[in-house]
Amino acid sequence: MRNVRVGAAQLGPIQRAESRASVVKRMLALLEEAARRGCTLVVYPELALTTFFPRWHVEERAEFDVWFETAMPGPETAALFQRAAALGVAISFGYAEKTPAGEHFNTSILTDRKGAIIGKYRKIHLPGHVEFDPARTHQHLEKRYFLPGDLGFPVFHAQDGLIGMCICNDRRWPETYRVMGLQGVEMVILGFNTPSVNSQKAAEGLEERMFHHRLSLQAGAYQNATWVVAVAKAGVEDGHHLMGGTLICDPEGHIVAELPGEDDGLLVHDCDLDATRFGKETIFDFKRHRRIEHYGRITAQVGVETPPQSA
Ligand code: ING
Repeated sequence: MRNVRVGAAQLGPIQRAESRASVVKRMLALLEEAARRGCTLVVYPELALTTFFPRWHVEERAEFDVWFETAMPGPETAALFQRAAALGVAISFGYAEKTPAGEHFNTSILTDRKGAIIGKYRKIHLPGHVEFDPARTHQHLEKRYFLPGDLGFPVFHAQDGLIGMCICNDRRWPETYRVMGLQGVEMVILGFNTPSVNSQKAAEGLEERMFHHRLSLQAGAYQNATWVVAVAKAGVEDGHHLMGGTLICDPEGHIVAELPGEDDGLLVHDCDLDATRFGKETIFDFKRHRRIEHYGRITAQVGVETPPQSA
């Protein structure tokens, strides 16, 4: 039994005018509750320090550097790292990263229980578009403001096991989980900011989005015999609704815990990393069952290439 008591720390809405300091206070309150409830790991959402700014278009991208962190810990987040270390709790959260070379990424970090950053991930599957799209009911400009991640899908030794990270849209892509599964991942932790309506398909609302959200997480967990912890930033940000759906899937693909509502809240669950063993040693024993000689298209092609018509 290698138990990890995880605290999935959902954040309610962050308005454009809200300061980082104010958000960090909310994160600290969730951290205190998690420590009181015996958590050793607390997972916060994607872009946890600011509003979901990729919904806004600016012509001059440098204007949006205000949403990015150039240091981590930074002036406002140092208190979070210090308190987590004092409490002996590891934390993971997402933020907009601007590197010294001036690159912009949608990033998440993972610390050990002493507050040291032991893992970093940069979002690879960026949804949305680069230019303002008048045909959409709302903009989703992640491809405008972020570069695709350049760190791959690493897995880290943490919490007496193997933990990997991904971010939001990544959860919809099977490659995300499989690349980590091939490194033995036992828990995938991720944050998300998901608009509750599809900007290109008005008929697709909250129910359908929740269905795809759960489907993606459960499939990823089951097909790689791993725990999956998904944490929302939820609620209405400056009139734009983000869905909830903070939940934990076990290595058999079952949703074993789910947080109702769209406010700040903590979902706590005991995750036994040894529960991943059966799936990894039987049905998803990759070494025994995978036939990579037939999988070439997966890395040889980007898009679809249909077979030639028979003469
Ligand atoms: N948000 C959304 C997500 O993947 C999206 C974008 C929603 C894409 C629904 C496709 C369908 O949850 C982010 N931030 O990736």
